Amino acid sequence: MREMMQNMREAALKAILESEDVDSLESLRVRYLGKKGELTGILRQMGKLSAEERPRMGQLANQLRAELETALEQRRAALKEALLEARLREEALDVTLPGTPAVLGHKHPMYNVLDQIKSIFLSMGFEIVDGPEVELAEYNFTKLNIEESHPSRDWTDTFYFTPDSRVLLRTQTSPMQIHAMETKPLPIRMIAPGRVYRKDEVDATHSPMFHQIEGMVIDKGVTMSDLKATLNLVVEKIYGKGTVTRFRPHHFPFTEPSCELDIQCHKCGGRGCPTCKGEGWIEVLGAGMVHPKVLAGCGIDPDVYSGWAFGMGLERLAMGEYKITDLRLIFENDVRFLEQF
Ligand code: 2U9
Repeated sequence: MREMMQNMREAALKAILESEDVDSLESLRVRYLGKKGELTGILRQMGKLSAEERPRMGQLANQLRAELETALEQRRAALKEALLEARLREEALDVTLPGTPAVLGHKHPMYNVLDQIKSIFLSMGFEIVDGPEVELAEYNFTKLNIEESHPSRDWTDTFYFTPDSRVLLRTQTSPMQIHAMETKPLPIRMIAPGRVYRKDEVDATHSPMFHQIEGMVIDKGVTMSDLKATLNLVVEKIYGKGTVTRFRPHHFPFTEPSCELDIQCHKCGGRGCPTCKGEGWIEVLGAGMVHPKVLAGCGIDPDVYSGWAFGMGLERLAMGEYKITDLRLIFENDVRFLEQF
């Protein structure tokens, strides 16, 4: 029996030392020391021994168990350490390697134009107002004197949220001026830039989302002269001193009288060329005197106060400024396009 234990000891120690991973180490433990393992098998034969030999063999068996347990534990620790070292080697990071340079972007060209306009109006004492893109039809249409039958209120033109046509995505930034008139003390000098939404198919000049910038002044004694003088000044700051303008009569429900402002084509000096499509003039914005009905609807007495307002599309302005021929380029955010500015 002593010999059996000796043989088992040698075989077990060799196998433990040669085992390559934790799983095979566990199988060795089960094989030699488990309930149905080899050592148990040997001990079962103790009955055959004499009464003096039995305790000695028992002691030897205990020593063997302890020795194998220690060997298993040591091998397990060694394997674990080797595993950790291998992982550390594999995942080693050379912190002295130069990093990948971060690519710095820049402001979108259209927002350059917006910032330029903002600073022009800020310098003239206007405040910049921001507001919700989800609006009530009441504010987007009704209070702007746009009657129920107006085509822009149609479901084919406007994104509505509710079947009763009460809540919508604003089609213009004008509701901002209504909110301002209802809440701000007079006089008001404000601009309201932002996204607006219309059910337009996408093409080179249309998008269901685009940007507008609108502005408004309300005070006592404000006239069309203020409108013309201020907008002429803004145009000179954007397009350069001496830029020739003309104000053409137009119609908007929310202004009376209404007009559109053209600048004389800077490319051909008004003779007509591809830039101005042979017209000699380039349309820049729409404007007018705030309709008395709109003032009264906001609780402002049109006999005491008057005001002027304007609106323009930012994309179109940026396209003119940067000679961009397709509106889609502004929204696609293709870096090959954006990098050029
Ligand atoms: C209030 C009163 C008056 C805003 C105005 C325009 C003329 C105009 C268009 C330009 C191109 C919209 O982006 S576009 O399609 N806008 O021509 N907008 S006057 O007048 C207002 C606004 C609010 C209370």
